[in-house]
Amino acid sequence: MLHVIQLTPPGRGAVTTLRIEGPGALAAVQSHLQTPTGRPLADYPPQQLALGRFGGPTGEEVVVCRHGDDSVDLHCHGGLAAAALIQQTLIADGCQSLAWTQWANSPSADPIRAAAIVAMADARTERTAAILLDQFDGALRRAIDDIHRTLARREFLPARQKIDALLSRSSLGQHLVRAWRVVLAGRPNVGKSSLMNALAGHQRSIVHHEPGTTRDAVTLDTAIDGWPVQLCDTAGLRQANDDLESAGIELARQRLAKADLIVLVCDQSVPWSAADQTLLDQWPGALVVYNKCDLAVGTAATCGINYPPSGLQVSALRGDGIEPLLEAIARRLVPDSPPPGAAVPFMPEQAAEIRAMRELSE
Ligand SMILES: Nc1nc2c(ncn2[C@@H]2O[C@H](COP(=O)(O)OP(=O)(O)O)[C@@H](O)[C@H]2O)c(=O)[nH]1
Ligand SMILES: [Mg+2]
Repeated sequence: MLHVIQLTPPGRGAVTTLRIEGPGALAAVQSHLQTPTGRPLADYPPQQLALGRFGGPTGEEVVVCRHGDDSVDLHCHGGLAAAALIQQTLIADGCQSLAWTQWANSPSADPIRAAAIVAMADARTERTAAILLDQFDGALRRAIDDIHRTLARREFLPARQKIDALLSRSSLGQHLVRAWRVVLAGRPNVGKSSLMNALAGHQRSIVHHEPGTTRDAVTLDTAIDGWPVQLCDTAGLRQANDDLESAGIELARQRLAKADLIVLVCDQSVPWSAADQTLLDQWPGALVVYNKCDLAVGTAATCGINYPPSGLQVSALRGDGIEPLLEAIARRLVPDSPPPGAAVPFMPEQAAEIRAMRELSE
C-alpha cells in the first residue's frame, strides 16, 4: 500500500515534510513533479535534493529527496494549504493518508523505539527529549534484553539488581512528557502566591495582603533544571469564611492529594504555630520553606511542644533563596538523574513488563 504521512506538526513550522512510502512512491511523486531542467526524479541519486514544482509549472514549490524507489520525502511550504493540496492530489491517485503516530508504530518497528519517537514529540525540554532519544537509540531495549539473558542463565540476584535499577528510574520516566506536579501549600498570607510568581519569574497569581485571596488553584507550566513541572498555587488552608473560599480550599485539597511534591510555605516573621505543625504532620514529606526572610524572625513557637523544622530561607519579595529552592525542588523530584545513555522505562506498560520479569527472578 502506498502511504502519505505528514511528518511535521500541521502549520507549526516554515516547512512541512511529507513522506510518501510504499510500492510506486517514486512514480507517484514523479507524475506531478516538474524539475527546472525536466530531469526525472529517478535520475537523481538517492538522498540528493531536487528542486521542483508539484502540480505543473505554476504548482507548489517543493524540495524532493528520494531514499529509494519506495520512499520519497517532499518538503513544501509550512502553511496548512500547501500540504493539504499535495496530500489531496496524492490521495486522488490512490495513495492513503497515514497518521505519523501510526506510521511510527508500524508492525516492523520495535515498540519501544516507536513509543520513544511518539513521546519525543511531546517532550517539552531538551533534557527530557535527550533521555527519550537514548531510548529511541536502544538503551531500554538493550537493558531489557540483557535482563532476559541474565534470567535465562538463572543468575537471579544480578537480574534483580538490574531490574531494580531500571525500576528506580520509572517514576522519572513517567514524567518525561507529563509534568511533575508541585503544589505550594501553607496557611493564608504566608506568601504562597508571591513565591509562585518568584519561581515562575513573573506576576501571575493574585497577591493581596488580605488572607484568603487566592480563591482557586492557579497552575503554571514551567521547567526546573530541565524537568517539566506544573506549579500549583493553592488557597490558604484554614477554616473558610465564605462559600467561594471554601470551594478554593476544597480544590486545593484535591490538588494536594495528587501532588508529586508539596512545598509547605511558612512565614518566618511570625512564630511557628500549631496550624503550621498540623500541616506538616499531614504531609511529613513536604519540602519546608520559610518565606519573608527579609523580615525579622518571629519569636518563640506558640505551639509549645514542637520546634519548627529546618527549612530553606527565602524571600519571595526580594528573590533571596529562589535559586536554592529551585535546586531543592529538582533534587526532590529526581534525586538520581540518569547519566547519558542510561535506560529509562518511560511508559507504564514498560514498567509493568519489567515488574513481571522481577517476579520471574524470585
Ligand atoms: N516582606 C515580605 N512580604 C512578603 C513576602 N512574600 C509575600 N509577602 C507579602 O505577604 C502578603 C501575602 O502574600 P501572598 O503571596 O498573597 O500570600 P498567600 O496568601 O500565601 O498566597 C502580601 O502582602 C505579600 O506582598 C516576602 O518575601 N517578604
Ligand atoms: Mg495566595
